[in-house]
Amino acid sequence: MATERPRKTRHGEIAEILRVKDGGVRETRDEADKYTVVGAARRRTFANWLTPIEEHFVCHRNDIPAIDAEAWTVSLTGQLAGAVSVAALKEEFPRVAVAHTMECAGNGRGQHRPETGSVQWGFEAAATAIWTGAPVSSILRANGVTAPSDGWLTAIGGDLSDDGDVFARSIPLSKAFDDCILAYEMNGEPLPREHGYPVRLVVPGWYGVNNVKWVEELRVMDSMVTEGSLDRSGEHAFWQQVAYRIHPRGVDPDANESVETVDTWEQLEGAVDHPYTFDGNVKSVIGTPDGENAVTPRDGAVEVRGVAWAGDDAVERVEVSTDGGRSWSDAELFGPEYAGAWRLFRYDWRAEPGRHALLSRATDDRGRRQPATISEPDDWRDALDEDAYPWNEGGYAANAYEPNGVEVTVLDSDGGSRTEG
Ligand SMILES: Nc1nc2c(c(=O)[nH]1)N[C@H]1C(S)=C(S)[C@@H](COP(=O)(O)O)O[C@H]1N2
Ligand SMILES: [Mo]
Repeated sequence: MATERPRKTRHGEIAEILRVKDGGVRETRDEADKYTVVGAARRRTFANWLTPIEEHFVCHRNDIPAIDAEAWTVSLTGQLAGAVSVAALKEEFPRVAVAHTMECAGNGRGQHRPETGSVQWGFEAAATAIWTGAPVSSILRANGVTAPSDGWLTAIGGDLSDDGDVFARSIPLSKAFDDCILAYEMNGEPLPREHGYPVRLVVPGWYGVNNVKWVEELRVMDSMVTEGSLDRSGEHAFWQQVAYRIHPRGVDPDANESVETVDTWEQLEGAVDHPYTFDGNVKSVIGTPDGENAVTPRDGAVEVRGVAWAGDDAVERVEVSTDGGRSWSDAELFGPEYAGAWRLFRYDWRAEPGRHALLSRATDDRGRRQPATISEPDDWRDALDEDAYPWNEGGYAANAYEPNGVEVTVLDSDGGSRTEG
């Protein structure tokens, strides 16, 4: 099965990340208990726009490379020439900041039935940070590629794999020129090791996997990375052409040099045979009430608050249901509005004492709404007509709303769970 490869030796590293992050994240294991990563520990992370570093999930396959930042350079290859040091990145290029909602393409994988392999994420692998660094467009212009063409930029991580694969991911030059950066700071702090120190690619609004950490090479070619297209040994295209492709059970996707659209949803609707996980699908999560604590209405109301995002697209609308999906009301969008980052939403719920099932569902500005559920394995693309997300073997890019709902107990103003009549 072509998904994410399990590793056996992460436990020491994870313990260290949990120590550094001090309780804001928790371990999530894969079904075979071999692969461990960390995700947001609490639903309340999704009640805020900015995710503190301590609460930002972490996901990667190999060990974090040992790095001497002074000696680290990013080599520029293919249609580019030369190299850029970390010092040069900071001194010779404009310093910019971007907001980016990063979601692991495997977020929601744990909601697939039957189970898929690999890390069983619920909704905890999504976060928003402010990333500071140099615009990729400036680096490209200074080194031989002066305008976006139909070409592709491939970023390669300096992490070493047990399996001989190279962590290489490609994005179209149009996106690279538009808003991508090589980041050296996260939320105003030096980039933490686990998030890609000393330098990572940030691709605003695109699934986590595109945001290559520990970048050691940027390569411009006419095509995305395919087997044999890099000047190095090892397997080149596993992460681009095999893993992180959305496909039904038992399928080995064909490699492509290029695709018609990088909009993940458009690919799913039929534009590409086995879609790549590029820009994020529309999705939302309620942050409060968090379901862990009973709530007491104030003046009869409880604020339902959460976040909604839509990759390269904008969130147009968020609806909230407090009766398990029987009826829906519009929430209000508020707070920062940056391309590639989520929006906050809020809804004043006239809450009656008792137990209630809360759901949220978002619609993007192209009219695409989160589906209710994840389909049966055999439905594949037909699922989209039935308000379901296609079950897929890697468990990628799932954005169904029902599995992300929260059960809430409302108390009366005396702290009991019955109305006073
Ligand atoms: N070099 C490298 N970059 C990587 C990965 C990796 O395994 N190696 N994992 C990717 C995946 S799958 C995700 S979801 C994001 C997670 O970024 P974070 O750990 O900073 O949250 O990093 C991406 N970048
Ligand atoms: Mo991921």
